[in-house]
Amino acid sequence: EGVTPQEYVGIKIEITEFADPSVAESLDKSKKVYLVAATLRPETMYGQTCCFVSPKIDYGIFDNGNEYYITTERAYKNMSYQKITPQRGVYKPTVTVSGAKLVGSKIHAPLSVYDDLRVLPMETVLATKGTGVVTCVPSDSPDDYITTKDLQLKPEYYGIQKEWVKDAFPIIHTDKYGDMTAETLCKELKIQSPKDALQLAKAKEAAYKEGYYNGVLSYGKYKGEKVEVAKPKVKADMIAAGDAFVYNE
Ligand code: A2H
Repeated sequence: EGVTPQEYVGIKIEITEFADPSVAESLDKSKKVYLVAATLRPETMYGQTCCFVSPKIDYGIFDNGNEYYITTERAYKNMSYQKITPQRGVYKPTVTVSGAKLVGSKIHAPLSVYDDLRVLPMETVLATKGTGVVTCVPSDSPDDYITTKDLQLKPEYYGIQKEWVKDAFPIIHTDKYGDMTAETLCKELKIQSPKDALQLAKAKEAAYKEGYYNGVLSYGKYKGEKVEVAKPKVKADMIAAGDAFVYNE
């Protein structure tokens, strides 16, 4: 972990149907259940195509008052000291579930152009960063793009159905990389696999800089506005709608 604090936006992605219904057995059925994804790019939420969890990570389902949050215990503990949860320092999960059991669950992701999304596996998700939940935006995130490609190539290996993997949807234009920044960069840098960590780090850096300073939104309420300008607006809108909150670590 670095020494400088990182500000994430926690995106609330509702689970509308668990792939394994036994996970929900001991939950209060009147409360909604949200995966909380940590992102640095709230302005890209229109382009969400799935939500990634690591099949190897254990997640907690935490009673957050009127709703449940799914995150790592580590992240929920941090949240409990940031006035995000009902009680400071209280972070015992109602249920613990492995990411593998969540894969295939149906979800609703706020702002996404798609309304019938799924939870899918991503092996490179770190347990030590954010919430351990990553929302997938394959148009603008090289990691998300190359993991999506891998899932489409080997659905049986991952124990998923091919139709669960949606194509990238263009949301941001840059003159340098076009409408699908992540795809352009993965091709330019010859990235073949989610494990090409070195090349992916380069692609991420380039995508982030170009998108932030020279990107223009091509979709949604702030279509035509620069990313730099629209980003805080989309973030504020999502927070006001109760679809997101600020989370620091
Ligand atoms: B970003 P930083 Cl469109 N393990 O959100 C691996 N990656 C994680 C993670 C974890 N536990 N938690 C969050 N992340 C991802 C959107 C996005 C992101 C776009 C483009 C770039 C990008 C959609 N996915 O990140 O190490 C999340 O993906 C490029 C770095 O704290 C989060 O923002 O800098 C970002 O990495 C946080 O990474």
